[in-house]
Amino acid sequence: MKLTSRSVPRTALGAALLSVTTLGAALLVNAPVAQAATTLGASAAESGRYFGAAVAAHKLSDSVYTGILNSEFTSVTPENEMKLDATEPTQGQFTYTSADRIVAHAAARGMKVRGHTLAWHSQQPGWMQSMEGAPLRSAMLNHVTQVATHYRGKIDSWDVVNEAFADGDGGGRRDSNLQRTGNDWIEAAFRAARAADPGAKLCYNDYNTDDWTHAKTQAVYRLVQDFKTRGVPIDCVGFQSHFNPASPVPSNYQTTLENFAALGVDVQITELDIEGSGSAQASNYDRVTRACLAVARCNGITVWGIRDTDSWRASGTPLLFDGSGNKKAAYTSVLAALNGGTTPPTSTTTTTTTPGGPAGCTATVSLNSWNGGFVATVKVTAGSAAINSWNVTTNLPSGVSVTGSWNAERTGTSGAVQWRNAAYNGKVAAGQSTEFGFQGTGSAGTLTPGCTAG
Ligand code: 9MR
Repeated sequence: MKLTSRSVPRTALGAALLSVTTLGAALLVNAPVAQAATTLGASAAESGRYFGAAVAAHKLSDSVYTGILNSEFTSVTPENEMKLDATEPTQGQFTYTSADRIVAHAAARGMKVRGHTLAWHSQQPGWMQSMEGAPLRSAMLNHVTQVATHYRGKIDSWDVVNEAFADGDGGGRRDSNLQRTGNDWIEAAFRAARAADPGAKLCYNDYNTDDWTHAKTQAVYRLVQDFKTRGVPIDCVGFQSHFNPASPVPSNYQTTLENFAALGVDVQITELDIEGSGSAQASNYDRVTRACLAVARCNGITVWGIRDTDSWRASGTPLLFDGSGNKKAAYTSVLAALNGGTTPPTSTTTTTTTPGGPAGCTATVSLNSWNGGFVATVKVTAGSAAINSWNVTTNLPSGVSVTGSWNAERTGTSGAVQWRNAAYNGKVAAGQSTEFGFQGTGSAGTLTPGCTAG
């Protein structure tokens, strides 16, 4: 008799009569088929990462907000509650009520906490703003020690120092009262934090450090390199990753994460938000998520708020949920990327070339598939001459349906689906490429896209 899971009575599984081989086969058939996870936190967890959100204590009584937080996220960062002005409003008098609420909320649900932040030029209490020199240095160190001690054992990662480097071409330190206490103020803060909470990962956190070629990125890199060389305690670098049309996701973002990780620190995306909407925004979120997944030491992503209306840049609608708490296309693309990145992908790359004529193009597709779904990334490459527009056809097998797409205009959701360039990516220089993507349900099998160019 052929042995299948159905034909093996449950009691028979325990019977000594079954040989080890047969038992093994029966268990294999009985094993549940791996499913793609359905929340950000669960799918990030499949590769050992967290997926977090910045949280405001006063919003924890908003049931829509808290519902999303509790179901989707596995880490929190107090958005303002742990900053210097919040925790030490009067010198020597510490107030933790709001921050403690967030920490308790997280602890009750097994969420990690990113502490933000112990030393920063901004959001200093008035008494600190007017200090300089040695008194300020010792007040800063006392603050680091007191706050890190209060939260000892409860913090996964601390942003020990935030935004200490200047923007612009120089690659130097930002001028501030803390900087004027001496160039070693950053390492002094890290040493104090380590002494106060030896179990927390200690991070340096900044913005505009995403492009590997920028002087600011290089300056932070040299700081971390120097700390590692000299044994100054540092465990991680936070990339805030606030993106918008004026400050887009750089093409070398993954390179930046890789290069920092190679110094022997974790890298974390700490304040992610990307202004925009629809497929363009979804595509950018997809890229950032994939960049993190591609770097083993990128161990978590935090978005800077939950709904668009919770954002410090609400008008730019930069988050994963709309003001009513609905999942946006950006959410779907992040979840798909997380699932694609964590399920052993079935990758198929096929190429078809449209011959003849300088206006030709090539389309190749990479598939990340899991049981019941897939994400396809299609690369359109211009031939020996620049092209002004492109059309791609994907013949989808029966049972496959497109559920979302980005960076292309779509006609149809099943069968022969047509893709035309979006307004912004039709022009491709000779030999250069652009990408669009889509996700779908069903098994995509082997796709052989056709490409024509104009
Ligand atoms: O999101 C925070 C906003 O509510 C505050 O008003 C603002 C004040 O500086 O800080 C925002 O958070 C910042 C974070 O602490 C550090 N990186 C930049 C963030 C956006 O400004």
